[in-house]
Amino acid sequence: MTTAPPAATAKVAPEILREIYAVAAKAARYDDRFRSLKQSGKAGGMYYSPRGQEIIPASFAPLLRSDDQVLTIYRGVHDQIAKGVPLRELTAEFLGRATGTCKGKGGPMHVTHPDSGLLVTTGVVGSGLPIGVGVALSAKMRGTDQVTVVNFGDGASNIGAFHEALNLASVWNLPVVFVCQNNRWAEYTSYATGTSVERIADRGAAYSMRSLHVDGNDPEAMYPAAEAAVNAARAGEGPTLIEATTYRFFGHYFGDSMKYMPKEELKQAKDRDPVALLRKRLIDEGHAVPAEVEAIEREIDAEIEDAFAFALDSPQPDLAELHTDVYRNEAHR
Ligand SMILES: Cc1ncc(C[n+]2csc(CCOP(=O)(O)OP(=O)(O)O)c2C)c(N)n1
Repeated sequence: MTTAPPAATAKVAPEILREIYAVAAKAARYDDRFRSLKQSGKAGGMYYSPRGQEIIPASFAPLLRSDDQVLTIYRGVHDQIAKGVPLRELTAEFLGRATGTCKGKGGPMHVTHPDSGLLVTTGVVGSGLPIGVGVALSAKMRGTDQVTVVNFGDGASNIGAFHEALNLASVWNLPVVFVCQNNRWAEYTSYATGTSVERIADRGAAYSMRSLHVDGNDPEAMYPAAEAAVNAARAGEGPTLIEATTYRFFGHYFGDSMKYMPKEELKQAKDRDPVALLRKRLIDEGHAVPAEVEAIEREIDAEIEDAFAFALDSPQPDLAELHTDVYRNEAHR
């Protein structure tokens, strides 16, 4: 069933809004820094910017414990940062350094950091959903109250794995939250070109799943939706599908010409940058004075600079390590 978003009876508490801002600003500023490094030509490899989508995972941040599990996709640095993956190891991984979360062998497509509960990052569209179902099944079978959050794009909702995963999660009443970050684009394909429904949330009804559509750029809508879904999963009340509407500020990958994205639509989205809007709201509504916000931003920038210095100073993996942690050890056979 598609349910209405939680009624906005109570406003989100100021301390939660400040926390959401701190996480969203960190993700946005990190992404800005990474793109400028790419621009300088000093970073190889692919990079997929999630700029514009930060409020979605930032709204989950106050609700999740480190033993809760998050899965994301190649466009996932905001999700990884929101789950608390340390910036030094994350940056080193993105730059393919031996000090990275996966010793430089994963890159942005395959980040994992079990200590933070960032379980896996996938490059095959839709593949995270069934994995998330397995993780949630494991939590249920072990009798824990851990919650699994699976992030994916609108394009992924057209993949068979999405439908299989929602079906089983519903049948088994699993503690999982499916978060569709609907940024209106799947690579170079616009939403309407590739998706049969106006609302992806409507697809949840086919699996008798609590489903809702929210403005993912508005923490006053996003946080209550995330809270209701996480609480339901933790209380054994099963899965939720959240379709969070947002917009991708940049092309599919860094270097994409973006010719296919209507300029006016892009401008409108950037003019309503959700991170800037939340900053303004905090100040205008008296939840923080400018000096407090600036102090948060200075702290974030210092952490980011430290992470980039660490990563750029780190060595490449040794060639002799090429197969280590890639294939199962002979001893395990
Ligand atoms: C199974 C599969 N098909 C096609 C691709 C190529 N591909 C990579 S990203 C992408 C678009 C996915 O769009 P969406 O799920 O909306 O995520 P977004 O990139 O917008 O965050 C496609 C088709 C792939 N990686 N995996």
